[in-house]
Amino acid sequence: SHEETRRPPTKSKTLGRCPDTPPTLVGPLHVEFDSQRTLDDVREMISSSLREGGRYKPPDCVAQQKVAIIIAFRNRHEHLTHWLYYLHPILIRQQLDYTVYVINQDGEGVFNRAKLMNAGYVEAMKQYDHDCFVFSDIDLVPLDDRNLYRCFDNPRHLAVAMDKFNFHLPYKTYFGGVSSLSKGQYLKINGFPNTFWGWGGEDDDIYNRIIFRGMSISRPDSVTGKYRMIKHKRDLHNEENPKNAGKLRQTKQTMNKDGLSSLKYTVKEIKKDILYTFINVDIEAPL
Ligand code: BGN
Repeated sequence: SHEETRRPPTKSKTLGRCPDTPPTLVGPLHVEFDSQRTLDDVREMISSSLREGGRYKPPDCVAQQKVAIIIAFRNRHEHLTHWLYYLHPILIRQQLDYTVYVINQDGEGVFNRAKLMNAGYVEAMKQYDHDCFVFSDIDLVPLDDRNLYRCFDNPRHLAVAMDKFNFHLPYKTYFGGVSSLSKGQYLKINGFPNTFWGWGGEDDDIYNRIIFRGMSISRPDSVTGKYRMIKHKRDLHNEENPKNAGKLRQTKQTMNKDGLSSLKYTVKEIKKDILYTFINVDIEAPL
């Protein structure tokens, strides 16, 4: 009888904070891009854990951050299937309160990864009170679930050991592929540049912004930070832009006027799939 009074008879309704290190991580992962995999397979496998819009909240603890995963997208449906197949289970094991946003560039104009990420930030904030943003390429899958998709004391570069760069950084200041910034860190750099059309340099500009605002780069070690890239041909309308190299020398002068403060786009459609929120945006791309 003494034993029975010590603990309430029913489970308490107030949940504790999720631990800093999630207990259910497994470490290294086996990743293989099977071309037979379909989006319906992925839906069948994980939709019962998710809420509409590609949203998840751990059932047994309160997540420390509200994470928006932002993906810049156009015409890569096969990659999206693989990304969702691998990432949802990882993010669930990481006990994150997260939502996946696929930001599609409408039309066939020149692609602009960083401007799409900016639009993703603004649209995600309209949906939920996010305080952390993970910006990811659609073709990158982590090879270790200890690589946490959350925010840190400094902006974080997650994709530090990609297979295509022989599991090394291609250069010390590389900030491409997958990165995370808290809302405060993102606002401090005025978001990302809107003016890097085509391939190359926008990630280097973001790196410059972070350094010019007195922050440094946080990174996982090169074992935890391994990634596999889905092999693909060069996209149409995303040619390497030689103008971008010159723009990089101007970051300090341009960052306050080119970014969140100058962002202009229109939302053409918002579709909530069970696996992701799809937002089609017109970013006024040159043809
Ligand atoms: C760099 C690109 C990055 C890209 C990496 C890895 C530029 C700027 C002009 C020099 N930078 O060369 O954007 O992520 O390669 O592919 O093109």
